Amino acid sequence: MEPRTAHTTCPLCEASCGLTVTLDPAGIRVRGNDHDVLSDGFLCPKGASLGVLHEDPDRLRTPLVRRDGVLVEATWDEAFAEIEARLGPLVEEHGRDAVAVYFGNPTAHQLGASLYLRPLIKALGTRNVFSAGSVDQIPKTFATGYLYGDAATIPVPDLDRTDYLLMIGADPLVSNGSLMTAPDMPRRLARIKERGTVVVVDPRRTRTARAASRHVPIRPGTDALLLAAMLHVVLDEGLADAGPAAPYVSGMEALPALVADFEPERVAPHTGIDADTIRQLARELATAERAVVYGRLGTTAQRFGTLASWLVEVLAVVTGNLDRPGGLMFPLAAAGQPNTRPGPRRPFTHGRWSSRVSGRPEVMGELPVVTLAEEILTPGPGQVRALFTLSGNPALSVPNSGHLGRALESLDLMVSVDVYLNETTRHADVVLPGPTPLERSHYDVLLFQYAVRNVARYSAPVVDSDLPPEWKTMLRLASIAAGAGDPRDPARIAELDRQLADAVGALNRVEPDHSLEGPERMLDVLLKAGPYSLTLAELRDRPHGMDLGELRPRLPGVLSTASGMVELAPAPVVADLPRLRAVLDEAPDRRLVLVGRRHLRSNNSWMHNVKTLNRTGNDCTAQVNPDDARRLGLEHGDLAELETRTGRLSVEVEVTDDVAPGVVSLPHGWGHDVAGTRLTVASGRPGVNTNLLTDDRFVDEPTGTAAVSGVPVELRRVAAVSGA
Ligand SMILES: Nc1nc2c(c(=O)[nH]1)N[C@H]1C(S)=C(S)[C@@H](COP(=O)(O)OP(=O)(O)OC[C@H]3O[C@@H](n4cnc5c(=O)[nH]c(N)nc54)[C@H](O)[C@@H]3O)O[C@H]1N2
Ligand SMILES: Nc1nc2c(c(=O)[nH]1)N[C@H]1C(S)=C(S)[C@@H](COP(=O)(O)OP(=O)(O)OC[C@H]3O[C@@H](n4cnc5c(=O)[nH]c(N)nc54)[C@H](O)[C@@H]3O)O[C@H]1N2
Ligand code: SF4
Ligand SMILES: [Mo]
Repeated sequence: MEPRTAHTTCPLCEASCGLTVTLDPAGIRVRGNDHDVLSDGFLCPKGASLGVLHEDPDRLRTPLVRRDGVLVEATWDEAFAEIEARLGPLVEEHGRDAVAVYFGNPTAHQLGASLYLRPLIKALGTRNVFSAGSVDQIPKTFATGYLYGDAATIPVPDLDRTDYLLMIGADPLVSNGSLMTAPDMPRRLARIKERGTVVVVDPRRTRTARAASRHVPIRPGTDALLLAAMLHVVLDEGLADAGPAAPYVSGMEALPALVADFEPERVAPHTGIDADTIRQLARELATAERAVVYGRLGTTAQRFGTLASWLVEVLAVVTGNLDRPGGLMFPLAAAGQPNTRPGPRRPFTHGRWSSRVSGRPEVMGELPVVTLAEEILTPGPGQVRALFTLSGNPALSVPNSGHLGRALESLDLMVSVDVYLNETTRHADVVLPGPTPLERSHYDVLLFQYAVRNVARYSAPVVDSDLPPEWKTMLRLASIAAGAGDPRDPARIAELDRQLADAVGALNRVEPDHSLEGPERMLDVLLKAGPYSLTLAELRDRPHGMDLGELRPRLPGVLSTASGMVELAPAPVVADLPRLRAVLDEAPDRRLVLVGRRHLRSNNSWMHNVKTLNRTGNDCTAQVNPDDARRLGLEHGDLAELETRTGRLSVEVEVTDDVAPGVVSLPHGWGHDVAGTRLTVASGRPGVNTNLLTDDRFVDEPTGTAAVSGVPVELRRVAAVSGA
C-alpha cells in the first residue's frame, strides 16, 4: 500500500479539530492539520488515537441479537427482522409512549446521526425522549431559550478579542471547551492573559485554574448565589449599562428587586468566597473594556443550574458585553442554524407535556433522564417497556445507575446503535454497530453554531467501511417504527430519504440536489439556505475548511422572543429564585460533597478501551483535601468507602489540596468491571462508577437536569491499598 494522506475532522469533542491522517503499511497516523482554518494544527491525545480506536479488536463489526438470553452475531437482515417482529406488537398492545429513546453525546458530533435523529424520534412517535443533555447543558439552553427566544440561540465568549474572561465551572484545558467550539484553548487563554485577565471559579484547582491569572475556589452548587451577588453589586453601584444591546433589552428594571436580598455579605458564608472578592469580581467585570462570563458544566449540572446559567447571561448584558466584540456574541453558522432560517419562528417554551410518574416538564422535546428508570419500573398505562439507545451509555452516565441498571434489565425490548458492547448495550436485545470516525464523512452542523469564529468544513471519509452508515440504520429503524415498509428494501429506504430531503428542502426553500443522497444531500440544502449560500461542492474543494470571518453583532435579528427583545427576567426562570433565596436563611452547608472531573485522555465513558489512552496510572481516584483527610483519618492511597442515599462504593483516595475542603472529586464514566461486555482494555482497568452515588432526586428544579455536582457524600476509611 502506498502511503496516503487525507484530512478529516475529529468528532470526539466540541473543539472540532481538523486532522491529517496518514495511512501506510505501518498503520494509521493522526496529527493536527496545520492548514486547518479553525484548529491550526492543534490536537489532543484523544484525537491522536483515532487510528487505534478504528483498529480496536473489541469494536463491534456485526450486529448482535439476543438468542436464548445470549447476544450472538447476526446478519443485518436478521437484526432488523428481530426488531420488526417485536416492536410492532409491543406498540400495538401498549401504545407509542411505551417505547423510549435515549440519545447520547456522540450524536451531536456525527453528521448522519445529527440529521437523522429527529426523523427517527418522529417515527417512534413517543413522548418518552431522553438524552445526555439532561445530565449536561439543558439548564443553559432553557435559560437562553427564554432570554433570546430559541434554545439553540446561545452566545459564545468572543475569546480572541476579550480582555477579561470570568470562567465558572469549566475546565477547557482538559475538556477542550464546550458550548464554545474553540480548538487550542491553551493558546487562546495565554493570549487573553497577555491582553488582560482570566479568572477561574471552581472548587478544584484545575489545569485551567493553574493557567489562569486567578483561581477562586467555590463551594459546589452555590454559583447562582455568587452571580446573584455580583449582579446585586453591579446594580447597586450604578455600574449597569447594557451598551450596544440596550435598545433590544427588556426587563432591566425588574432586576434590582430580584437580587435585592443577595448582598455579598449574606452570600459569602455559603459560597466560601468573601464579600470583598465578590465585589471585586463584579467591578472588574463591569469596568473591563471587553469582558465576558462563561459558565459550563459546573454551573449547569448542579442544583441551581438554570439560575446560574441565566445570571451568566444577565451579567454579560448589564455590563454592556452582549453582542459586542470581546463579549458574548452570536455566531453565524453556514448551515442549520434555526435563527438564520427564513420565515417566522416560534418562541421557546417548555412543559408541553410532563413525565408520567413524577410530572417533570418536557424541555426541548425531552424529559429529564433522571426519570427514565421510574418510567420503566413503575407499572400502569404508559409504562416504558422498550428502549432505543443511540450512541449513549446511560448505564454509566446517568445518576443512580444502580436503579437504572435494574430498569434496563427489566425491559421487554432494547435496541442499541453503538460501536461497543458495553455497560449499556449488554442489556440490549439487538445491537447495531456503526462505522468509525475514519469511515464516515463529517460536518459539524451543530457545533459550528457555537464556534468562536465563523467557519465551515466538510470532511470526506478517510477509508471505506464494511458497515452501513448510521443514517441508513436510523432510517431503517424509522421505517420499522412508522410501519413504512420493508426496512431491508434499498429502494424503499432511498425513497424515504428522498422524502426527507424534500421536506428539509421545503422548510428551507431550497430544491434538493437529487444526485446526492443521505446527509450530503441534506447538508447541501442547509448550506445553500444558509447565510453564506455555500454548496457542498465548494466545501469538498476545501478540506482545510473555509474561514467565514470573526463574529459580528447580530442583534436584534437573532432574537425570536415574542417581544423581539432580550427578555432579561423571563417568568419561568425567575420563578426559581425563591428556592435560591431560601438558601440565605439556612445555615451554611458544611457537609462533604461530591464533584466530578475530566481527564485529557478520557471521553466520558467510552474511550477507556483505547489502549493508548488507558495504559498507566489510576485516573479514577477520590480526591480529598488534606484537611478532610486528616479529620477522617485517611492517608494518600487508602481504600475508602463513599456512600450516598443511592449507593456505596470503595475507591482509592488521593490526598491533594487541588480540591477545596469539603469537596470530594471522582471522575465519571468508569466502572467497567461488569459482566457481559466486550471491553478487554477497559475491564482490565475498570475504575468505579461515580453515578452509583449521584442521586436521581437531586436536580435543577426548573429543568429536572441532574445535579451531578454537590451531592452530599459520606467518606470513611476501609483499608490501606497494598502497594499504593
Ligand atoms: N457524574 C457525572 N455524570 C455525568 C457527567 C459528569 O460530569 N459527571 N457528564 C455528563 C455529560 S456532560 C454527558 S454529555 C453524558 C454523556 O452520556 P452518554 O452520551 O450516555 O455517554 P458517553 O460516554 O458519551 O457514551 C457514548 C456512547 O456512544 C458510543 N459511541 C461512540 N462513538 C459512536 C459512534 O460513532 N456511533 C455510535 N452509534 N455510538 C458511538 C460509545 O460506545 C458509548 O456507548 O454523561 C453525563 N454524566
Ligand atoms: N478530555 C475530555 N474532554 C471532554 C469530555 C471528557 O469526558 N473528557 N467530555 C465532553 C463533554 S460531554 C462535556 S459536556 C464537556 C464539559 O466541559 P467542561 O464543563 O469544561 O468540563 P469539566 O471538566 O466537567 O468542567 C467542569 C468544572 O466544574 C467544576 N465544578 C464542579 N462543580 C462545580 C460547581 O458547583 N461550581 C463551579 N463553579 N464549578 C464546579 C469541576 O471541578 C470542573 O473543573 O467536556 C467535553 N470534553
Ligand atoms: S481537542 Fe477534541 S476535537 Fe481536538 S483532537 Fe482532541 S478530542 Fe479531537
Ligand atoms: Mo456533555
